[in-house]
Amino acid sequence: RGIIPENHPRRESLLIREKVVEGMMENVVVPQGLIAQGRGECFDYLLGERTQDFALRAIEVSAAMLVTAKSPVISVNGNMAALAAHEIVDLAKSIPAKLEVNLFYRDEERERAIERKLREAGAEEVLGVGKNASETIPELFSERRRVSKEGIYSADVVLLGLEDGDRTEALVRLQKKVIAIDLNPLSRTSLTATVTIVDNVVRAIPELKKKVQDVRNKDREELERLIKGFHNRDNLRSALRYMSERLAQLSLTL
Ligand code: PTJ
Repeated sequence: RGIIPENHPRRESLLIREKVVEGMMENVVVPQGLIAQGRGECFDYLLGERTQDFALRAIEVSAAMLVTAKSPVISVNGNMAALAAHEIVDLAKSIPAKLEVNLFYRDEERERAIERKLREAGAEEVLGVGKNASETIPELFSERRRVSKEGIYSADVVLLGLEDGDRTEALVRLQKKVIAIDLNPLSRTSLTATVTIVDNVVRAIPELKKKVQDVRNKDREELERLIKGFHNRDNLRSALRYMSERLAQLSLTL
C-alpha cells in the first residue's frame, strides 16, 4: 500500500488491486481470484471506471427487488469479501438481507476466514459456513451447489458478484430472481441473471445501499412497475454500446 505514490495516475485502481492481494494473504481470496480481478480491471477501464447510467438503472431496479423480496440473500465469495466487506454488511442491514458465504473453490478454512472478515465488519449472522451449507442446488456440479437451508436455498432474491455462469443458471431455473454484479456484460452470468449491474462491486454496493434507502419510501405498486419495466438484455446492449462508442471516441484522441 505504502509503495503506491499519492500522485500515481492509476492510484485508485492499484489500491483496489492491493485489497485483493491482501485478501489472498489472509486466505480470503483464492489465487484464481487475482486473475478474475485482472479481467474485471480491463472491463472497468472500458467503462471509464465510473458507474454509468445503465448501471444506475439496474441498481435502482435491484434495490426495488431487494426491498420487496420475502427472503433476500447476499451471496459472498472471496473477492467480494476482500473488496467490500463493510459495504456488504451495511447493505445487508439496510435491506435487511441475510449474508451467506458461497464459494466456487469451496474450502472450510476459507469459509471461516470470510465469515471472520464479515463479522469484523459488523455482521451478526453469517450463513453457509461448514455444516450450515446442508442443502444442495440440483443439477449443479461445482462445490457451489452446497447452500444454507435458511439462506440461498429458500431465498426468493439472491444478490451475487463475480460469479460463474452455472450457478446463476441453476438459481434462475429454481425460479429465484438473481441480481449479478459483473463488469463483463458478455459473461454467462450477465446474460442469465434477472438483473445485471455492469459495474465494479466496489462502486455498485455502496450505490445500491443509497438506492435501497431511496426506494423504501415508494409504494409497492410503483416498485413493481419499475421491476416489470426493466429488460436485462436491453440494458446489457446499452453497456456494450457504451463501451464500443467510448473506444471509438478514444481512437479519435490518439
Ligand atoms: O472465492 P471463490 O472461491 O468463490 O472464487 C471467486 C472467483 C472470482 C475466483 C470465481 O468466481 C471465478 O473464477 O470467477 P470468474 O469466472 O473469473 O468470473 C469473475 C467475473 O467477475 C468476470 O466476468 C470478471 O469480469 C468480473 N469481475 C472481476 N472483478 C470484478 C468483477 N465484477 C465486478 N467487480 C469486480 N471488482
